[in-house]
Amino acid sequence: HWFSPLLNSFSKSSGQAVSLGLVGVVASVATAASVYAKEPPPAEIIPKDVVLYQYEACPFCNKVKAFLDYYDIPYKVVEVNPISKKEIKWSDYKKVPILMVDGQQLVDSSAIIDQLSEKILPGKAIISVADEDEETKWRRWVDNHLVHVLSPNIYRNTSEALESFDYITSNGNFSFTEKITVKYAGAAAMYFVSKNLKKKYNITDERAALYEATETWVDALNGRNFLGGSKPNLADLAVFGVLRPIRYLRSGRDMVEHTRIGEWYSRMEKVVGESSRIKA
Ligand SMILES: N[C@@H](CCC(=O)N[C@@H](CS)C(=O)NCC(=O)O)C(=O)O
Repeated sequence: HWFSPLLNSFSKSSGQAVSLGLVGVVASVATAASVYAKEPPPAEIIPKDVVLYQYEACPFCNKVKAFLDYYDIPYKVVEVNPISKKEIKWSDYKKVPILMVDGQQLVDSSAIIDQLSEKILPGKAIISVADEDEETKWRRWVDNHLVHVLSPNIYRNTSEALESFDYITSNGNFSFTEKITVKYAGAAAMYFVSKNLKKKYNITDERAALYEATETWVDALNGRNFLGGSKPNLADLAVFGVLRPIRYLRSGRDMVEHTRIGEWYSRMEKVVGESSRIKA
């Protein structure tokens, strides 16, 4: 899963190079650089010490990471063991993500992003009220609708539940024995949990719900490169963030194959670029 995005973008750009010739390559590199660039804030307002307590495959954590990566804010990651949660014992908040920003604890993905934006995007106040409404509306849609469609999809049947837990256990903080037991026990448990989630959120056909949500998002783009126009806004980053952990699972591959989201998703991969995570 870690290499497929890389290989994918590599094969795409080399394919483009072959068909465009040298002049085309130079031009397309130049456009890519100007169109698809991160937006790092001025160095003096970047927080000095940022630590993300997370589960690698958690959609809410990935939403925060999409923001940090796009704004090029360096951060350390503490991978929490989801069974013992010993890494967050010091906190009263029992979920992830938790973001420590220069000693201040921030919790809840959308609240974290709101507070970080206030710190590092002072220009954001200038955005017109209408634009902000659209952005806010779609960020709420991610939290209230899109995230609820994901679990029933990634645990849809035994083979998809196993694929998801293989991804979760290979990328998470588990001991050797936990890896084996969590993979099978977790997959079985989540298969049943996701059936209840389907009932709770009134989902009958989970793939249809995922495709419908995806198409709703593409319609919202209304022909624009990003919801934010020529650059992603917080709603683009939220949708991209929650979809990132499923993109190269069976459900994410189906989503790209059966809906129009692929082009926007690839643009987001390019614009968010390399992670600003500090490798330990
Ligand atoms: N509204 C919260 C939801 C966070 C959440 O539900 N996180 C899950 C992981 S995906 C969690 O920590 N659940 C508690 C647990 O694992 O015990 C947010 O947006 O950050």
